[in-house]
Amino acid sequence: MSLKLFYAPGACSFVPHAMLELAGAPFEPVAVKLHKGEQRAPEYLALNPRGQVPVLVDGGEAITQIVAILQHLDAQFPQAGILPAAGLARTRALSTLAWMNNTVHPTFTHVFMPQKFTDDEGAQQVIRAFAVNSYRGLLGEIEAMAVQVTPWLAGEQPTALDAYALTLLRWGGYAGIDPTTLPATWALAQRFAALPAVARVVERERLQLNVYQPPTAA
Ligand SMILES: N[C@@H](CCC(=O)N[C@@H](CS)C(=O)NCC(=O)O)C(=O)O
Repeated sequence: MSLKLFYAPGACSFVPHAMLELAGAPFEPVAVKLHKGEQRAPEYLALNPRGQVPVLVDGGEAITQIVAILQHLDAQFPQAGILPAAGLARTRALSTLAWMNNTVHPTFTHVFMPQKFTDDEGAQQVIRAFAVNSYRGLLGEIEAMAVQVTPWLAGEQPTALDAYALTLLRWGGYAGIDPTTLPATWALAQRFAALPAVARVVERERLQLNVYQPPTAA
């Protein structure tokens, strides 16, 4: 078995990246510089024609989409608790994971890359402003979950949900949302980042957890 993860620092690929380290899996991390457009290089498009991270290469097979990658890793490393093992706990975790991936994450894409949705620059500003508000509301939903944690989002063990929550909260800083105004999620993200396996990923990706910049007085 040989595993390779194509990731970009600070991107959603943090989720499988953290899970691979938590699982103690032998893997090769390969950084893709999105700001330099490396995801659109022909060699990368041969791996993922959609030009996105993450990609997990297992042997000769390239696997895309966070939900599928996590399911693949969970099957290979069941002891790691990437998701709860079974029953309603697993179903509920999958439900939250799907929502993070198909709703919260794309809402941030509207904030960060409004040019993906229109080439009209005025309309991009409108999309961005609208999406920032929506994103604030969605982070509020994660905060409501984090308030009830016991101690992790899916229960006793850290899972992919905590890694996604950290990523989404961190991105909020780029949307002008101060993470400390969401204290339960902020505490969860700090606790998760402090796990030794996750700290290795934070260091490899050179992540600053709080990227929020308060507005300067005009
Ligand atoms: N639905 C995809 C989303 C992947 C995605 O949005 N990746 C972003 C980084 S967070 C990306 O590679 N963006 C580069 C681009 O679109 O040019 C998944 O679950 O893997």
